[in-house]
Amino acid sequence: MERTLIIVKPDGVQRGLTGEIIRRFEARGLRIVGMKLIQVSRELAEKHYDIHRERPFFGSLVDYITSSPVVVMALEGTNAVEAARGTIGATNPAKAGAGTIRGDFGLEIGRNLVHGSDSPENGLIEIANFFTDAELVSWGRDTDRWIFETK
Ligand code: DAT
Ligand code: MG
Repeated sequence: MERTLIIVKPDGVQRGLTGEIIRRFEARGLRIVGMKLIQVSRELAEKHYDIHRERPFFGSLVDYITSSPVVVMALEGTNAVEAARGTIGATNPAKAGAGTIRGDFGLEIGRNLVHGSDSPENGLIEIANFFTDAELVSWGRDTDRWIFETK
């Protein structure tokens, strides 16, 4: 089943929104298969944001994600990547719809609270950057058949 990497960024953790953010993904039906609080190193941050290396905001992106602890999650479900990005909202919170995490809790692009992978391929790559195999748990929920039409 499809997997995505979610990061509650430093502002989300510092503002006490971690639980609210996790709640929204859980309520959506996504299954948590990995989760931990970590301090991201500059090395890991630069790897995670490598595709943005040439962008003018790369330095501030790395500074932001390493500025304070984050909560990283691997989530699994049907269309996990697209579903999670819908729950997160547009990159710029000023343009994110009400009802999305960024639209409900954010104002600025450099404080947009949460990361979600942008493709199933990148989901797997990003999860492997943040989690060891031993930190990921394949499991079934008793509610799965009420969320997934086919398992
Ligand atoms: P997303 O996080 O929605 O996947 P992205 O992958 O295009 O967005 O960019 C990664 C992060 O970089 C994004 O969460 C915020 C920052 N960012 C993107 N575009 C930016 C811009 N034009 N100015 C400043 N920061 C930007
Ligand atoms: Mg992105």
